[in-house]
Amino acid sequence: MGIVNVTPDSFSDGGRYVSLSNAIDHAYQLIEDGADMLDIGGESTRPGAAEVSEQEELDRVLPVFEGLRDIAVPISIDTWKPAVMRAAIKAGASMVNDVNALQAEGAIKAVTATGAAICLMHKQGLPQTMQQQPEYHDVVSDVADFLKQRIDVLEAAGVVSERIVIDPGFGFGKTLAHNLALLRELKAFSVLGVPVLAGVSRKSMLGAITGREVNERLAASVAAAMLSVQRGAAIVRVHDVRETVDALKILNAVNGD
Ligand code: 9MG
Repeated sequence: MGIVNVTPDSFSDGGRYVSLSNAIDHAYQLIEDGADMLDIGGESTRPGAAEVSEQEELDRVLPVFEGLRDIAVPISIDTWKPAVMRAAIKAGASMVNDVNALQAEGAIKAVTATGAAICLMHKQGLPQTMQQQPEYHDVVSDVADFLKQRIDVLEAAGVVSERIVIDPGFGFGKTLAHNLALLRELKAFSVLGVPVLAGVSRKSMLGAITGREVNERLAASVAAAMLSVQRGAAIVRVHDVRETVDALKILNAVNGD
């Protein structure tokens, strides 16, 4: 899954027109690089990031969906807002990637009657404050219990399990030790019976280990994506698609896949 951020700080000039054409060009480049799907987001979820209004988010992402309507791969909308989910699905999104696991009021209703897939991600706290003091009894079982409970809620609302993907939410209210435990034990999530998505690309956990700045984390990101797939991830959400695809081709060749 290739990441397409449509946020002003993703583009050097911050202008909407340039952001739009950059986002569309970037999306096509990611597909050429080997992405099987794209994730389009109009609100940053980085620790400390400010929320954007529903209208602003719609104004950012909908023109990108419009520009990509003939694209050959499925597109996911990265949002926690029900109105954005509804509009993006109407504009062609085939998956909702919700870092809030459909806990916002109206979010479940926004997706149930559609055919869209849903990625339920775990986070502790809010992006503004989540890294302040995350605490767990046992991070792997706490996160797995939460995801199981969200799968149950969705299934009770009529969403079949074939539409559900889960994600432990690396970096979302987790210390380095929590993130490492989740990656080490990622296989524990496969027992929940739905595909697992892992998003570790360029994250600060990699910076904490390597001492590298965000734009110098390519090797660490590829290594972490490989480890995620080896531990059962079906989807890896990455910035550096070409390099990740090459690495995964080696993994598949060695595994005889
Ligand atoms: C939007 N976003 C940022 N990081 C993410 C992650 O790790 N997983 C998912 N599903 N979405 C993410």
